[in-house]
Amino acid sequence: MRAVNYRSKKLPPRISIVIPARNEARNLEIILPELPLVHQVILVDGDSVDDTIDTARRMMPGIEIIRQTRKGKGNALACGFAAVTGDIVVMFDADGSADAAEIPRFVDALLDGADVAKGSRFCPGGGSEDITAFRRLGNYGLNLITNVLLGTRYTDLCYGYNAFWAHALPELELPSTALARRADGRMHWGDGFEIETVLNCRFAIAGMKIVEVPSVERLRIHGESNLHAISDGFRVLKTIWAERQRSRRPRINREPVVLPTRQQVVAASTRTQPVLLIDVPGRSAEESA
Ligand SMILES: Nc1nc2c(ncn2[C@@H]2O[C@H](COP(=O)(O)OP(=O)(O)OP(=O)(O)O)[C@@H](O)[C@H]2O)c(=O)[nH]1
Ligand SMILES: [Mg+2]
Repeated sequence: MRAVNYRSKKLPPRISIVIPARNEARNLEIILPELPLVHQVILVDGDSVDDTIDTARRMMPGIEIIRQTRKGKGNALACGFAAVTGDIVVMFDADGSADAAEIPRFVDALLDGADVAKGSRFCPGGGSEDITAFRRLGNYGLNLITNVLLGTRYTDLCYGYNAFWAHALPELELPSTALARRADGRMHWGDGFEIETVLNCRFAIAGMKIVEVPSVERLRIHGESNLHAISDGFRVLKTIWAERQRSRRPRINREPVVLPTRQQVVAASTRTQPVLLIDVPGRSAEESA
């Protein structure tokens, strides 16, 4: 439950911007000065071998810098979320793809009553200067599967520009930042690029009111993407299936989650029908739009 109605009390919510960054020094020089003045900016470094940390400090002396505990963007975000002291969490990539001028749009959606303001490149007003036709198709398929399996109405499941109320964090039950790295080098589930999917599935499964906010994804300014379209796409597919299974288990037995085999996922995905815009029980169509 939200503790304070910020609109009616005319209280400004405290905003915490969480920035996962791995070798983004040159981009941080450009994006940090563009950020609005907020309660807290947290940069989560992923063992960068460039000047990411020094550049962040130079460009924004008040920035909070933390080092992630394992590998992957998901673990970086979980570490950043754990350091949040504000009321609203804004997830913000460091590669220059997120437009800081859109932050008020996300905050307004939350102040207007949403639990989650979900950025979308594919709803009216959204767009992408970056996405390839192949990735767009993959996104479409993964989005469709999620909407069918979870009864959501997402248009952009895998987009990383989102905001939500910080009080929702415990509900998300993200992998503990204190877990040790796996001995075989594999990532814990939720630590990788599937994090956006994990979050979006859990927002929906928890019955939160999700409002999509049109967002235009810009081109990464410098450097190369850390994402691998095929392997990370498959990991997202596994995640959708695992989240659905997880949502059916009693809460007390939810962890640890066992990832499905490739065969199970493929079998499940071939059973899906064309879009079924069904609602999460108990939520109206507008709420799940
Ligand atoms: N701390 C940390 N940050 C990461 C890691 N992997 C990616 N990031 C950051 O997460 C953000 C998004 O990563 P990108 O490589 O741009 O991937 P993406 O935006 O999902 O995919 P593209 O569409 O290809 O740009 C960037 O700010 C990266 O620096 C990681 O392992 N640790
Ligand atoms: Mg990017």
